[in-house]
Parts: sequence; structure tokens; C-alpha cells
Amino acid sequence: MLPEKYPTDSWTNVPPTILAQYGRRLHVQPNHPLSITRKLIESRFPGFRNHNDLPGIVTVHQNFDSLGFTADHPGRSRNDTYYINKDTLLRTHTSAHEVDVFKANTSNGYTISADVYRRDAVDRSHYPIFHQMEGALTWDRSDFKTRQACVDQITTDFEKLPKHDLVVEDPNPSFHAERNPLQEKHHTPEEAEIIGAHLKRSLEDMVVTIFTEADKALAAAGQGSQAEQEPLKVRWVEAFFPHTSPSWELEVWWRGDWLEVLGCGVIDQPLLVRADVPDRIGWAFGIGLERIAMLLFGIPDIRLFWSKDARFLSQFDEGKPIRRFQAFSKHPAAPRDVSFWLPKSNAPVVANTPAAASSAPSPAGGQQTEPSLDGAAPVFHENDLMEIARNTAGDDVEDVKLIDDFVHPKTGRRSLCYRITYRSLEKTLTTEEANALHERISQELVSDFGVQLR
Ligand code: FA5
Ligand code: MG
Repeated sequence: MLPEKYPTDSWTNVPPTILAQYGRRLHVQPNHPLSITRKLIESRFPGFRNHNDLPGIVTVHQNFDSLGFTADHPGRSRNDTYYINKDTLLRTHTSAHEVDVFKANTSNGYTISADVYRRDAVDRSHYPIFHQMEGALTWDRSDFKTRQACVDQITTDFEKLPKHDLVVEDPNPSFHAERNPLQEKHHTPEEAEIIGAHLKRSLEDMVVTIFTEADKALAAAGQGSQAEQEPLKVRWVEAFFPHTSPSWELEVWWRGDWLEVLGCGVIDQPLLVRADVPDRIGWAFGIGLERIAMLLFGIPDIRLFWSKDARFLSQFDEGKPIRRFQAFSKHPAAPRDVSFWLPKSNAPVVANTPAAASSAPSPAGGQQTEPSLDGAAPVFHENDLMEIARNTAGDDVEDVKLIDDFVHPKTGRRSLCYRITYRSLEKTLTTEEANALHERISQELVSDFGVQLR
């Protein structure tokens, strides 16, 4: 529940199901897999100051403006972000605290681990509340006689980082004029290059640590090695964040698909100027802790982290070596489809874009500045269905996917079909239970968005 009373207004869109989970702080619960994962990552960044208690309600300024998000950035949309009111929201990322922590200027390196909130897709690797770890390391150019001396120091620090023999696909140049620019006004190519190299090596070391522990756990469980189960593949891809440039994301091959585990880059220099540390240069990253924990323990579904079931919680022990998660049961899935005509006024539907909250503007243009006040049925956005499904079925909904989308050639009306997969983590859902959930979700689409079921 919210710690204080906040005034609500036409921007308020936090549902009770989210508020009910607010404050569980799984990342600091003893013996919770997210806490174990956090500590393991923290241990790879010695000397960093670890902030684990920053409150989750922040201002729009902290979450977006302080990082240089443009006024029309899609991440600000009420379709993607939970607003308490016009000026206050549930942080969508731990970057919301970057400027404040840089301002306090108490250490060269820091991490911030916390719960973050997003209206997002429903599937095994997305959840509306998840946990991130922010990390940053800076060097103060004013500590050195020349800029070259600072570059030399970063180079020395880079050479001291643990080496590894993990093969990482990284076909991209250190920066690229159009796709991933150097901050020309602020950094020399040498500065950006060595900061980027230090950043990537540090994060690769983190991933190697996770895989090594995961491997040991597999072997201890008599399940062979990770490499036998699935080839270990890791790659860097170019990315965009308003608060870093150049920027990258790290992806890991997981159960037949690329899983994005973190975003990072060379810190935007104007951000450091705003934080009153204009002479510092360096890097920052934001890791999805659940994604890493899933790799570490072999946890197959992100909903499990919220389980209060002893069969889940009893499997984790901070004092012992990492153990492979043992599924306590796999209950059958109950897929159900819902097809409907959108009201004519609705088009265009905005589909989920990956990581809309922080990445490049989506081509579909997710922005919505003001809630509609004209009394018309609200415009349907895919994330509305995601939320209805979560609110109605809770953790019994496993996946929601668009499977058909067409426009009637004569009437011009648009039809969508979504497949909603129901599966409880704790018991077998009966046909009647799945039908009842599906019926409630379908009816809510009708009453909230004026769709016509087919
Ligand atoms: C960010 O949030 C940036 N603030 C990260 C960053 C920090 C970049 C500092 C540069 C410098 P992104 O939206 O990609 O980026 O999210 C970061 C990670 O959070 C993702 O890579 C993913 O691992 C995780 N994540 C994102 N959405 C979800 C979700 N719905 N459920 C679980 N994990 C998620
Ligand atoms: Mg991303």
C-alpha cells in the first residue's frame, strides 16, 4: 500500500492490484532469489556504494526530465507508466535516482537496486512490477593534470578487470555517427572508447559470474552443464537511451530466444552537469534483476518471484551455494482466444514496443498527453488488455499475445484476436475456472472500451 495519501487526478491510473504489491521489496528480503542475485552482482563491483532503500514514488521530473527525456517521449504515456497523479508516479526505472545520487557525490561507483513499475506485456519474462539494479562508475577529470592522464587511468583500471573467455558477439563499432553517436562536444573518441570498453568488460564479468554459478548448480543437481543444456550465447546490440550515448543492450540466448538483460552506455554529459559534477565522465547500466535470477537459478516464469508458496521460497538459502530451482509441479495451460471489433473511433491501436519506457520513440507513437475528457469510450491500447487480464486473473494469466489483426475490406472496421493463456503456478485450473476468468476479461473489454465481441 502507498505509505502516504497522495491526491489523485485525471492522470491517476495505478490499479489496486499494483498498490497491493507496493512495498514488498523482494530485493532485500533475506533468502529471496532476487536478494541473492542482487548481492552476487554487487560483489562483482567492489568499492561501490549500494543504495537499496530509495522509495518507489518519484516525481515526473526525477523519472523523466532529469534524464533528458523529451516532452513527447512515449515512455511518459499513461499507457506505459503508472501515475499517482500528474506530477507523481511509480518509478519506471532505477535511473530515476541517478541525478540525485550523482549530486550527493559520495562515491565514484554506486548501485541502486529497487522495485520498478511498468504497464507492459504479459508473458514469462515481463511483469508489471520488477526489480532493477542501476550501476554507475565515474572518473573525475579534475583529479588529473590532463585529460590524457584520466584516459590512462581508465585504461589501467580496465586492464585490472577480471579477464574471461566467454565469446561475446559484438560486431558494432565503439560509436557510430548516426546510430550510436559519440558526445562530440564533451568526449574525445579515446574517452568514449575506453569508458565503453570498461563498461562492457565489467558487465561481461558479471554475466560470467552468473553463468559460472548457474553451471555449478546444474552440476550439483546432476543435470550436466549449461552448455550441454543450451549453447551459451551472449551479444551486444546498439541501443538508445536519452541519458547515455553511445548505448548498448546485452542479450542472452535463453530457452530458444534472445532475452534482453540490461541497458547501458556512456553517461550523457549534460546530465552530469545538471547533477553538479561536470568534471566527471563515466558509464551507467540498468539490469533487470528477475531476468538474471531466472538464468542463475533456472526459474522458468517471472510470476514465481511473487509466490508466497513455501515450495518456492524454501528452495533459496543465502548461506549456501546456489541451487538449481526444482519445479514443484507443472500445471496444464488453458489457452482461450478473444476476438473483437474495435469501435470505429479507436484506430490506431498502439502495440507494445520493446522497453518503450526508456528506448527510442516507437514508430506507432505511444504518446498520449492528456487523458480523454470528452466522455467517449477510452482508446484501446494493448496494455489495457494486459492490465485487465492481470487485474482479473492475477498470476493465473501466463501470457497474452496478439494472434490476428485485420481490417474488414468493406466496412473498414478493425478486428483483433488475442490468445490469453491461463495457467496457475499452484494448482490445476478447471475448465470452468478458466472460462469464468476469460468471460470476465471479455466483458470488461466490452464495458471499458466499447468493443464488439465476435
Ligand atoms: C532502462 O530501464 C534504462 N533505465 C537502463 C539504463 C540505465 C540504460 C542506465 C542506460 C544507463 P530498459 O527499459 O531496457 O532500460 O530496462 C532495463 C532492463 O529491465 C531490461 O533489459 C530488462 O532486463 C528489464 N525489464 C524491462 N522491462 C521489464 C519487465 N516488464 N519485466 C521484467 N524485466 C523487465
Ligand atoms: Mg531495453
